[in-house]
Amino acid sequence: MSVLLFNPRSNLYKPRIPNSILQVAASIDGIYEWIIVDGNLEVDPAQKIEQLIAEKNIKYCGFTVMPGPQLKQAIPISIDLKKKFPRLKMIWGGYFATNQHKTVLQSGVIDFVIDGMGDKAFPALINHLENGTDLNDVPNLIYLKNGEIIKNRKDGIYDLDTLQPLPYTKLNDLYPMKKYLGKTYLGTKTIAYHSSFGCPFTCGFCAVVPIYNARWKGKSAQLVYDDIMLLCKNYGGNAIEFHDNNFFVSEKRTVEFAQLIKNENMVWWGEGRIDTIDKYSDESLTIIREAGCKMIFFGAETGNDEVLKMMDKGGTQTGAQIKKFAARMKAFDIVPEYSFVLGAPAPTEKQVWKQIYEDIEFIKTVKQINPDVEIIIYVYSPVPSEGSEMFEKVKASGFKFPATLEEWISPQWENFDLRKNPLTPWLTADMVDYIRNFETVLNGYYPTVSDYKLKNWQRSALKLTSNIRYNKKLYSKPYEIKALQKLFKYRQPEKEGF
Ligand code: B12
Ligand code: SF4
Repeated sequence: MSVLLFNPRSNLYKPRIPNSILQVAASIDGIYEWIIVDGNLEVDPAQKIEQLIAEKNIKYCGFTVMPGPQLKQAIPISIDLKKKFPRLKMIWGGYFATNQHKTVLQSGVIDFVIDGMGDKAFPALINHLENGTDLNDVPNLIYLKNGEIIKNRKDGIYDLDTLQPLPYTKLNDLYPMKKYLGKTYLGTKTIAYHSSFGCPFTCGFCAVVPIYNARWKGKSAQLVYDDIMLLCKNYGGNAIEFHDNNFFVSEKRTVEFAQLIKNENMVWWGEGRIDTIDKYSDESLTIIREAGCKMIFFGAETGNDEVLKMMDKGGTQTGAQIKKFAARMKAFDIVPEYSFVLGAPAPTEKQVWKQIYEDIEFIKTVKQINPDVEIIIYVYSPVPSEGSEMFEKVKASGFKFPATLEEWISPQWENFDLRKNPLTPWLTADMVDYIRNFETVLNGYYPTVSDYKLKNWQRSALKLTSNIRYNKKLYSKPYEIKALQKLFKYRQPEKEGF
């Protein structure tokens, strides 16, 4: 009996180590036979999966599913497989599967959803299906019984140092690891590594919260270092993208890791919070920069303290702190990548516009303080964080998620997932256009440093073309900037990462 694990296509160009599915494979490695199909590296994954089902005794298919483009393969392939092989058990995990489990299970196509970490749940579920052990003993499991949603006990985050190591060697036999260590802004061979789960905060717009409930646990610095050195030794590597939701929660762990990696000539990047890292000492920031930390992604969200409160951003983050911190980072030569979420709900249309105008002015002030701050703009797309002030407002506005899997792959919902067109009742098309047009002008006036293919003359041409628009607030219809961006194949990091 074999288990097939599928990573639906998420990237057009740059495949990353498929950590989600690889960690699930680790959980059954040595117990059951498994094979991975990586949609990022297959021309026709549906055909490959069917061929494998025909050749091997595959009884279980596990898909990892995050919102956005992965749905384009995950949904039709699952529907088709269930039609052709009705006895095949379909198991979905990942952020989309968990947060939209009702729709997923009610489709009649997916048999089980794993809610959060799959490391204990997956082997226990297969054991149940193979050997008839008690289904109630499978943690983090959601399924349908007589039309009713059943949720088994939810485990906390496991001690990551005790989990099975990722089976890189077996992955390498299926897909050469060198294909995953691509060129990015950080280096020529970039390793994607995930060193912690969850996050201690409860931001009302964040998909991590309903799954990990303000819990966070990290692998020890030593183990992270050892894993990375092993990858470098076996496959090469000169840069690391940390894919943690919040890599920098523990200053102690970050500094320990920095001390270990500092002589290895690695460049690295991760995601953190402004208020957390603002508490780091100057000495810690100096050490992490010397150890190769070149850029950090921060959820700045908005400069508006009221909205930060409604978002339940938590901690001590304020508009004033966001600006102060941008200035502080200059001294350490670490590029802060600030992500903003524009278009939060407000009681009146006038107020929604006011928030948008103020956020745009705030972003421009941040750029004035430290022009090296990279700006990422998202339009607020709700996640079902039941009970949060923000989601209550969203529901009150009449917003509803799609009720079927088919609807999720309609073009407008795909854009929703990419946080480009949020379909929220309080945002008019004019508002979304205004935000997008400002983003185009901003990216013209300050092209991202992470697009390493962009030549200096192209940067200058973009800046010159955008100068009047940026400074005179003439954001409407920036066709000439868009044309240049298209011509130069300008690459925005929020779409596919670096
Ligand atoms: C790497 C990554 C990407 C990569 C692609 C990854 C790939 N598969 O090839 C790129 C950069 C392309 C990407 C893009 C996007 N991403 Co993304 N991405 C991530 C990131 C940083 C890491 C995922 C990962 O490898 N995790 C490591 C593994 C080990 O953890 P895990 O996935 O949670 O897996 C465990 C469990 O969930 C479970 N599990 C997961 N899958 C399965 C499957 C089975 C069968 C089982 C049993 C269990 C199981 O078991 C695993 C082990 O315990 C996550 C954040 C995060 N830290 O997870 C965001 C994240 C998943 N992405 C997110 C989003 C929104 C996107 C985008 C859609 C939007 C955007 N503009 O950023 C885009 C576009 C999507 C696209 N192009 O497909 C959100 C999802 C939020 C939500 N609303 O649900 C996240 C959570 C980031 C965030 N905090 O907002 N992403
Ligand atoms: S700090 Fe970041 S990862 Fe944590 S809850 Fe807030 S948005 Fe989510």
